[in-house]
Amino acid sequence: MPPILAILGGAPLFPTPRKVGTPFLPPRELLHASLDTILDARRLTNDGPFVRELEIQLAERHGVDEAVALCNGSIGLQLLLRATGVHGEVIMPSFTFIATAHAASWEKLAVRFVDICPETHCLDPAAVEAAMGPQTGAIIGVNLWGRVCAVEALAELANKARIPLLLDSAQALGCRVAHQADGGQARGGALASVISLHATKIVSGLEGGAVLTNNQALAEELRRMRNHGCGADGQRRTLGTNAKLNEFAAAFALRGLESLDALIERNRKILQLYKEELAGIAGVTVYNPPRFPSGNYHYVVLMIDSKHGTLTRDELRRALWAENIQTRRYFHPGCHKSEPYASRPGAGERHLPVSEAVASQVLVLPAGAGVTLAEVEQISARIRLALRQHGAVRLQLQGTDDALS
Ligand code: T4K
Repeated sequence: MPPILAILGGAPLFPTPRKVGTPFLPPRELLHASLDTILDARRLTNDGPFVRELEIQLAERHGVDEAVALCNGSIGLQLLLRATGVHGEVIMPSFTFIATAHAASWEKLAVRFVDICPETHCLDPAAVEAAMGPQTGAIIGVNLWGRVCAVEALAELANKARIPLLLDSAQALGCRVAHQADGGQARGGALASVISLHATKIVSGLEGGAVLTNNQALAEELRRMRNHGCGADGQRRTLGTNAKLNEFAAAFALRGLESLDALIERNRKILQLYKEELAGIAGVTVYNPPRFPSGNYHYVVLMIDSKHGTLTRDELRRALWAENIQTRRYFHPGCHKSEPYASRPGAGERHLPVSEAVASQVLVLPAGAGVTLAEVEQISARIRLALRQHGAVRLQLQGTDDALS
């Protein structure tokens, strides 16, 4: 006898939630030792030794000359747009976390959402090219799901138009991305990328982020901007704010980085296991674009195509939440359909068919620090069971509200 699904009255699979985005905690003894070092030195912030070491490690890990540590990824995008003097319209995908769009809007730039490729979920270079014009001030590619977007094709478009290619790499810590050489003339790379060190990322500083670049002048400007406009000599040279990362956050991230390779390897195993366990179900695929050889595999993304007749993505999601499997439907319904963008003039006419289709199908599964391999098997079995019993599940859900976040 198969177990009874929780949505049909059985006991939930897990007594406590299994989540997307469960933070990875570095070994406590290492954290405690770092905290002691910070407390003993009484150097808590303002370009302290842990921040400097983090910048060195991040630059080395990502193969760039400069990493500028910041208090979070969103502020990283904002400062980068400001430091590069971008004007006019910024082209970006709609299928991204809302922070990508907000960063540009906060800097009073116009946002132009364009469509994505169905296989990669990242910007479609052809759609970018079609949207470009004299008003275009920059392209922001998003390295989604810990994979890398079509950086070379986007860089070619940006080079031709003499505008910067910037990358939102918030989810792609650990992925090597091509960056332009200093001076900006070399082709085939981004001017800069922004990683996030938020608690939900593969490695975190609780909060935090960094801009990665080979452009030294840009890095220096960002370092001034993050510290009230002050240069290393204490002179105020530019408009600035306080976007600094504190020493404890930097130490937390540094201790986490020591485990990054092991975490990526574990993520790869989790993805592989989900793929095996969920193979051969009509209308269900695990996102795994073949084009990218590397990634951090931090997000496991299930695509549910309800045309195949079992459950819709949202029905399956409700059945799984009842089991304490807290899946997420990132980034439903897409930025262009979310406020404040949805009600902007002209938004009604904007239709991004691939983004909308993908946003209606994505279900992000618990992965990373949130699950063991044995739990991946259990979750997969519950997904299969819910899909097999789709008739009863649908009947049960009829007339009830979807109150999930
Ligand atoms: N660009 C992109 C493409 C991004 O994905 C992000 C951030 C950014 C830019 C901006 O970078 P930051 O400014 O954040 O550095 C979460 C994160 O807050 C956000 O950082 C992340 N993307 C986004 C994809 O996910 P929410 O609204 O989903 O967060 P929340 O609180 O619902 O948590 C997500 C899951 O993680 C839940 O299942 C609970 C779990 N969780 C979360 C936290 C904070 C924990 O178990 N423990 C925790 O401490 O945005």
